[in-house]
Amino acid sequence: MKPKLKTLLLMLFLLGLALPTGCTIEVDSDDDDTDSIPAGDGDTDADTDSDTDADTDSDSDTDSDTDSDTDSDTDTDSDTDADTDSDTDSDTDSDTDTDSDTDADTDSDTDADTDSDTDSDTDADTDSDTDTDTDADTDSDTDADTDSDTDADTDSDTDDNCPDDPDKFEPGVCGCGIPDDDADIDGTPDCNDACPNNGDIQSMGTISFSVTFADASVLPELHDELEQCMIAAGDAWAQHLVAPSNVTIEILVGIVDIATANGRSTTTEYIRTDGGIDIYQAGVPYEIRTGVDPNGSEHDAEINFGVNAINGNGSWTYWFDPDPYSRTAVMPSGSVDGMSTCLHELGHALGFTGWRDQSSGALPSYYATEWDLYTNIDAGQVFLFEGAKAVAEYGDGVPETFENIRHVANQDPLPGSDLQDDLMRGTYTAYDFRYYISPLDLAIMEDTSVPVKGSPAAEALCDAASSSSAPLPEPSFTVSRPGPPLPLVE
Ligand SMILES: [Ca+2]
Ligand SMILES: [Ca+2]
Ligand SMILES: [Ca+2]
Ligand SMILES: [Ca+2]
Repeated sequence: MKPKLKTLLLMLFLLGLALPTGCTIEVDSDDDDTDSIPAGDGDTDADTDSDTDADTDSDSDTDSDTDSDTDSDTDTDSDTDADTDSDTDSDTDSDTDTDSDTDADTDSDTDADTDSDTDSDTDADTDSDTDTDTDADTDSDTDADTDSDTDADTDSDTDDNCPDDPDKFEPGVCGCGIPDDDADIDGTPDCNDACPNNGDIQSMGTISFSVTFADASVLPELHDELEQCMIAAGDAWAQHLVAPSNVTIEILVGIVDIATANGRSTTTEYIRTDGGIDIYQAGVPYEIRTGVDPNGSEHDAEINFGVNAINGNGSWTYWFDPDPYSRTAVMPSGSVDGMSTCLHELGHALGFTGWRDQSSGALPSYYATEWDLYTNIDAGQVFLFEGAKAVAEYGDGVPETFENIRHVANQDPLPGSDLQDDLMRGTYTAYDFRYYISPLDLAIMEDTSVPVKGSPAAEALCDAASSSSAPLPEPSFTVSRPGPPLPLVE
């Protein structure tokens, strides 16, 4: 053996003493694997590969899954309706929370790492869903619940059978929108009690309406609709009026060449002299108030419709409600509600009428209606109706329509723009809109000596009818003194 070989053998021998045999060099220093590999893991891992195991396996598996699930479910139901009911709105928010935390841990760690990754997603879903909806009612309660969980909100408010009446859930006796109050506690709700402040009497004269057409040959195919409309309109007004005995208001309906429609009472009847001016009442309210038909079997009112406004040849056309009592049918888009017009024109026959000049406000001579009498012509550009009941109802003099003064309302900037939805407005008629008799309309009627149910004049009729077994006393205005004809008012 040569010396160099000897030396080499010696070095190998010494090296063999310094290290135990069978040992591997585990340099996996980066082991930041937070997985809980147990201590003393007997990892036999006969991993003979050179695996310096620079296993950068970050596998931090921090799986943050905070799952904050901010399901706020604010339920922005905007209706402000001051509904006092208890709002059962049970909102059975089941919150199934399908949190699909698949934990796509793509970590390629091929190591025989027994990483258990338990991922204890506690998902502290605090979804409180308080749903403070204080209800509702005019609302369709679409419950704009925007939360993305599968919130099975069954809140449909279907338990409210008067969805447009904040004070009622059921129609009751009087129907939605009308309270079932019984002021005189006689068992008949005010809505059905002709004398709501007199417990001894519940019914007075019946106010009926009949229709005759001025010319049977003009658009006869529309006569049924028009007649139904006029009679329903009369019945709607009559609900608010009291007559001492049964009366029938005969209406003559014309279909003529005018743009829209107009109406008036056929006669005027003297009722008193006020400040040297003879005051006349229109024949229709006179008959209702007195029970006396001033012209016998002759018609009491005239209502005219524009031929092109009802036959569809004009730029627009009336739509006649298939049920003008319920008035719930869907209106075709772009239509003008015929029932609103029937009500409006009868309003002119009842009290919204007079002789004052539309511009100057001057009376023609020595006579006036009560509408004229209470019209203040010193209000500048716009005249005001200043009957006491109307002022109390409106809070001020009621603006009459500029140069169309047998009406209320004006457009901005004139006063009365808040009255443009009133049945008796003199401003334009809105499409697709139903107008209804308003408390202001009835207050004006009362000021013009129309016996509005519950008013002192109407209750006086009730008291006279119930006070004794004597026959109903003669009305105070039995002498009919015909006055000048009223203008037709659109
Ligand atoms: Ca009653
Ligand atoms: Ca009564
Ligand atoms: Ca009559
Ligand atoms: Ca008559």
